Amino acid sequence: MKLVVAIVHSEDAGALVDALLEKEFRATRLSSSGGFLKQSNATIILGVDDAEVDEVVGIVRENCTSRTQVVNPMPPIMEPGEFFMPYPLEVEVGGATVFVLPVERFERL
Ligand code: 2BA
Repeated sequence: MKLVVAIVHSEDAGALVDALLEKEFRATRLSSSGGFLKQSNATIILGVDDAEVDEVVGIVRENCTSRTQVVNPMPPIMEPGEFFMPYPLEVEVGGATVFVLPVERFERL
């Protein structure tokens, strides 16, 4: 068995969970936020048989799209008289960041 952990855009999470449930995969949606952008995203976790991992990753791929987000960099600590011009940066936030971990033990009690 494997634990699939998928970090996705909040806007994609609802459709992704619906698509997983449609194929009878059990999933848990957690609210999370990115360390870099500090914006909310969603983390979907699901325990699946080894043979189902590729299907699950395929469903994630179909339901998650990458987006470009604009970030305003933090101004540096400045000395009096120094000047900082903040240029917005464009960051590509991927469709999904997926980890597949081995599961040592799984029980539903
Ligand atoms: P964030 O940490 O908010 O990162 C958002 C996007 O910012 C990233 O998209 C990447 O394009 C860029 N980025 C992140 N760290 C950067 C850095 N140190 N320098 C320059 N650009 C940087 P993704 O790579 O698609 O990641 C989307 C979200 O997935 C991340 O949100 C984070 O929540 C999670 N994530 C990505 N890689 C991870 C990892 N190795 N471990 C844990 N979580 C990860």
